[in-house]
Amino acid sequence: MDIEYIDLKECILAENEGDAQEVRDLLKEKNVILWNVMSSPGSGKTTFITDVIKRLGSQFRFGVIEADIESTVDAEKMHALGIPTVQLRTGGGCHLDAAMTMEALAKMPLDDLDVLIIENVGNLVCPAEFDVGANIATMLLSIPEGDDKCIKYPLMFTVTKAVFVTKMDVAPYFDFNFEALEKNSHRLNNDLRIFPVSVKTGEGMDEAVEWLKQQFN
Ligand SMILES: Nc1nc2c(ncn2[C@@H]2O[C@H](COP(=O)(O)OP(=O)(O)OP(=O)(O)O)[C@@H](O)[C@H]2O)c(=O)[nH]1
Ligand SMILES: [Mg+2]
Repeated sequence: MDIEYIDLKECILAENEGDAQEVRDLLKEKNVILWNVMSSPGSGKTTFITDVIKRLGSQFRFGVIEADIESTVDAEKMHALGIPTVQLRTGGGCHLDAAMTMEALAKMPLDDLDVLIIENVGNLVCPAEFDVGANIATMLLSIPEGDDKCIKYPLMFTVTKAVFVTKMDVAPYFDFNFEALEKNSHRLNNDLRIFPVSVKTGEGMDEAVEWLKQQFN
C-alpha cells in the first residue's frame, strides 16, 4: 500500500475559507465593515484603535472584537469607551480564525453597527494565514521592532492593505530605515500604504484616519 498523505494545514485553511465567506455574507447583509488589525504584541493596536474610535466615533458606530490568549485587559478599555465589545479568549491559540469570528458576531448587535474592529492576537505569523472574513486587513509595525520585519515575516505584509508605523515619537532613539521598509515591502505588495504615526504626539494620525474613513465608506 502506498503512503496516504493528508495535508492537514491545507484542510484547515480550506475549511477556514468557507467560514470566512459565511462571515462576509452575514456582514454584507447587515451592512457592516469588518476591519482586522494585526501586529506583534505591544506594537500599539489597542492604543491606535482607541484613538481612531475617538476621532471617528461621531461618524461611525463601532464595535470591537478583542482576541487574546488570556485576559480582558484590552476589552475593558474598549468597553470603557461605551462601545459594544466581545472578548474572545483563545486559551493559547495564536490567531483568530473565521469560525471564532462567527462566534463573536453572534454576540454583537450587528444591526446597530457600521464598523466592527477585530484586534487580533499579537503575532506577526499566524494571523496572516487565517482569513477572518474582513473587508480591510491592516497591520501595525512599531519603530522599536525594526524595518526588517517585512523581510522576516513577509506574509503579513502581503495580506494587508496598509501598515501603520507606530511610535514615531521614539524614532530618534532607533535606527529605523524607512526607505528600506518601503523598498522591501513594496517588492512584496506594490499597493501597500505606509503611514508613519504616533498616537502620543498625534503625528500622522490625520492622514491615517482619513484613509481609514475612505475604507469604511
Ligand atoms: N511612545 C509611544 N508609546 C506608545 C504609542 N502607542 C502605544 N504606545 C505604548 O506601547 C505599549 C503597548 O501598547 P498597546 O496599545 O497596549 O499595544 P497592543 O499592540 O495592543 O498590545 P497587545 O494587545 O498586548 O498585543 C503601551 O505602553 C502604550 O502606551 C505611541 O504612539 N508612542
Ligand atoms: Mg492590545
